[in-house]
Amino acid sequence: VRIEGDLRAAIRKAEIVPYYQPLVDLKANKIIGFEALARWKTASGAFIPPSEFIPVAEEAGLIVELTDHLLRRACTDALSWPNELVLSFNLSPIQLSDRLLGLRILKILGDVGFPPHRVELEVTESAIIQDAATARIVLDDLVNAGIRIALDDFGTGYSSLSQLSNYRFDKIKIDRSFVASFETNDKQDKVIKAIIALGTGLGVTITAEGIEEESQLQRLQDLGCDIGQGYLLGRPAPIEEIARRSRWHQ
Ligand code: G
Ligand code: G
Ligand code: MN
Ligand code: NA
Repeated sequence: VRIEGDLRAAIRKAEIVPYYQPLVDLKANKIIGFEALARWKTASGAFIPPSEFIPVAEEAGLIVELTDHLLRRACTDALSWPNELVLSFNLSPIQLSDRLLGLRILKILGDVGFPPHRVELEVTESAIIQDAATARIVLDDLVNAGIRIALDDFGTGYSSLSQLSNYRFDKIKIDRSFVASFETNDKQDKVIKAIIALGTGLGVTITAEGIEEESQLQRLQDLGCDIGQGYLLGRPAPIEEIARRSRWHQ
């Protein structure tokens, strides 16, 4: 396919960069960090979304190279953030079956000088199901180094609850499909309430994704949700823009 050759060149030319979306503490009303979201801006100015190029990178064997490039860039950007802010970074499901993942990630953090305790890695359930034994080894390597692990897109897979009892996640991210429909669907409201209770019981921080409306934010705050993310709180933006918005000195 055409996109594959282009992708290889795009990584080399650093046309694929992380954008950053704020993660907001809903109790203290303040930004606690940012999730890095890959964006590919081609030379012609067009944007190719990650839902298109990440699967190609996986199939073409370019995901390791792409992840290394993005993580290095994100950690370098995050060096200029205030010290307490965390960097949240997505891993592709197939990467958790690579035993060397932990070493590679820690090498990048070491090279850049970004502390592991300020890094959070987002993984999905499907990542863990593929090769559970290797996933455990990799996650243990990362956790032992001080990195935190978030279970992403929670509620959309088929074995979320078994994953929760098998691993100790630091954070659960409720998939945005729940937030999108919970005001018009009374059952959805109860589901979110139950997930928040589950998080409290397990001692796991709960993040709600896809908050677009004031009323959704209000309801999630009433339910005691810890962290929020979504267009209402801030769209993903390039590093220069978040620095400007946040008035950091670069
Ligand atoms: O930013 P957007 O909502 O379009 O992201 C779409 C999907 O791409 C999400 O599932 C997100 O987790 C994934 N994604 C975004 N950036 C990265 C990245 O750097 N690495 C991986 N593996 N997935 C990413
Ligand atoms: O799978 P993951 O949760 O990593 O993907 C996050 C995706 O959600 C990114 O593509 C990001 O651009 C998108 N996103 C972030 N906030 C919102 C929002 O408020 N509404 C919608 N529809 N998408 C969002
Ligand atoms: Mn994510
Ligand atoms: Na998600």
